[in-house]
Amino acid sequence: MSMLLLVVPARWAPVWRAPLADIVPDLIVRVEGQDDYASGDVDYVLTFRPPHGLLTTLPNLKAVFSLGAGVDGILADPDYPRHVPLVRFVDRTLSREMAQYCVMQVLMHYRMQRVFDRAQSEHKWRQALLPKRAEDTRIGILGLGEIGTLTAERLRDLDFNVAGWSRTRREVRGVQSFAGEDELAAFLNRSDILICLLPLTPETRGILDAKLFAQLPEDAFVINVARGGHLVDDDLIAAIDSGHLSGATLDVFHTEPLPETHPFWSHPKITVTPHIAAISEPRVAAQYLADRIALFEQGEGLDNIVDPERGY
Ligand code: NDP
Ligand code: OXD
Repeated sequence: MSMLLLVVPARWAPVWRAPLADIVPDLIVRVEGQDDYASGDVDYVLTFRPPHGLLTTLPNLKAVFSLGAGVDGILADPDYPRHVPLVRFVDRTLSREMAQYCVMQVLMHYRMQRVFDRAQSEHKWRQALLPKRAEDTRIGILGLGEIGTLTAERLRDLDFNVAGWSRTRREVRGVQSFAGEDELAAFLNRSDILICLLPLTPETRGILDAKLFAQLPEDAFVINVARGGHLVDDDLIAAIDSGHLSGATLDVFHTEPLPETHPFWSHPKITVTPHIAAISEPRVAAQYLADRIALFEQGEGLDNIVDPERGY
């Protein structure tokens, strides 16, 4: 029998252990920090942010499975054993929830919902016309991968003028594709609402900075739903306070939970949500893992493997 080591914070261990026991009963599951195990017996690891140095102590490790779509927390380990395949979680439900969140935040901004929320709190009947038609509102999505593509399609179907930026050119019906560094400026210049859906890699860390914000149109709105490490926090606050940006919605942060004293909490033009745009469903992730381990043990290759050099 193969052994899986579950490497998650203690409070999450029961949430993940139960569906694994149910769906993959013939897999021996050990929880790092709670159960005894011999390091040489571990075949697979399921994790999101493992302690640095742990994975390299497992000499017979065959594959690492990520609990989430993003693998930056795993590749942050400088000792990550690069010969071991890292499989990320690619799931339609997760992508749908991400797209829902982005659509909701775009509509809240575009339909001026916060203006009406404030008016209600003052008992004011404040009618206002939409500043632009959806067709004239240009949305830019940084990262046109699994989640970025679905988000682009959903926003396109709501009549917005949508473009995406990726490393390689992408074909998505009705969505303009910009690719590579050379086309970043043109993409930003036409993005009234910018959504970050990039993986966090050495190339994308800190990409949401003063230089990037300066290339967005006046009054642009920023939604960061990817990773806190993409954003230079002080640059965002400065760009909003100077009046260049109209505001931002943030779901991800450098430190999570976001410290109580962080200025984002009380900024009137920033909306904070606690990394809930989408959360991997344990039963779905357990089935995903079970399917892949079964095929792998019959000699098939693994899919959704991350390129450790690229970082995604
Ligand atoms: P994918 O790997 O499918 O897509 C990544 C996209 O980013 C691709 O289009 C890729 O380009 C592009 N990209 C990567 N590096 C660069 C670069 N240097 N320059 C330009 N484009 C680049 O990822 P997913 O869509 O599945 O996930 C995206 C991210 O969303 C995750 O990494 C995670 O951080 C975040 N996430 C957040 C969640 C939340 O709850 N807040 C939940 C789930 C995910 P190309 O197409 O050319 O390869
Ligand atoms: C993910 C996440 O990457 O939840 O899946 O952030």
